[in-house]
Amino acid sequence: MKRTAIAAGVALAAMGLGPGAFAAPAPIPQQAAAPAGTSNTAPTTAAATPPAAPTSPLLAVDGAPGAVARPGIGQPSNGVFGLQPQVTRNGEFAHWMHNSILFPVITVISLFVLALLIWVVIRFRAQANPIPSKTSHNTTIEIIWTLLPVAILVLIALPSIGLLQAQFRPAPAGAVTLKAIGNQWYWSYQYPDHGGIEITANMLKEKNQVGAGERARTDRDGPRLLATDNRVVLPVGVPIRLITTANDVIHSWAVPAFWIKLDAVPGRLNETSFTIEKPGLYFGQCSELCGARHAYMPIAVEAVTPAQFAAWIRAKGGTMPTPGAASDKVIPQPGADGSAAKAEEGAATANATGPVENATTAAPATTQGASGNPSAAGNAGQ
Ligand SMILES: [Cu+2]
Repeated sequence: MKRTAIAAGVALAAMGLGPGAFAAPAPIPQQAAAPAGTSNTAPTTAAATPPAAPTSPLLAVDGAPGAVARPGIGQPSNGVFGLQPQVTRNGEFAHWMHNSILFPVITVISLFVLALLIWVVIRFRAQANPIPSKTSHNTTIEIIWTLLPVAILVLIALPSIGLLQAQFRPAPAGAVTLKAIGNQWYWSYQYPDHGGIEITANMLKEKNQVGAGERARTDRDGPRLLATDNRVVLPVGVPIRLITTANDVIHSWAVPAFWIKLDAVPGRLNETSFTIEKPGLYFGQCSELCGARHAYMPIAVEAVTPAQFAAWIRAKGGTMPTPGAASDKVIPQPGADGSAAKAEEGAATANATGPVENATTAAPATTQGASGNPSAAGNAGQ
């Protein structure tokens, strides 16, 4: 009788899990949106966009269109339980899988096991059972408690493997390539398909931490420890090919709202792709312990319309690629000596786009790189 009760409980739990947890035909990950080709040749938009934010404090520094950070979007919020709202297909699918499969399964199994334990402790305590049962095994229930977990794991594995595969699907032709390079302790970025423009992003310090004439963080820039002086600007609705590497130690480029966390390893290029679905400002952080200021190399991505992206690229001295052309350029592999690869790239971009490029890229690399250095006394207390 007791055995039957346990068996029935196991079976009931299985039925409870079944339909609710696994049957939902969720949004399928992947299938990036159609590559945007229309905006790539829009000289008029280049002229139209700059007036949008001439007074913006952001424009003065990095020329980004100047999206304002919004609470709850692309950043953590106080007292909130769960994942950030996702703005990529993979992220939406993963969010659904977490909320509809993993969390219910974990909850039901935990409560079921807890209930069994309580029942066993009370029902079979020594006081109530002066003569213990000599039952050693029960074939039926042993088959159930072996097969049921296997079935649960297989049902979890199916969508999980699909998501894993989607996360590493190569970007389609026409993708925008963003190369993120980890440094101790800041990020630098290159756009190899857009004239090789390069930006460097350092964390913005608080008002009481900056020296005279240095820019401090404002609420427009984003939350403390997440705002950067230069933002990565990416187009919405266009597949992005993200390539990560590093100049010194292993870093990790992670933006929770994109469902992206990709290690940046010296001497190696890691690649993934994603498509941002909503314009906005999204924050992330280095997610690999990389040294003393690991916590102070944030990531800020401003997702804008393709037209604004084209205008930003031109404002930076870059060029838009030919519409429809595949962005499959061979990117130099940074070796143990990162500077050699960098020099090579510099020469390549100079040939391709002329000397104007170098003027825009050289300045931030030197000045901002130095400000991110731990030797700056003002940073020591952070
Ligand atoms: Cu790092």
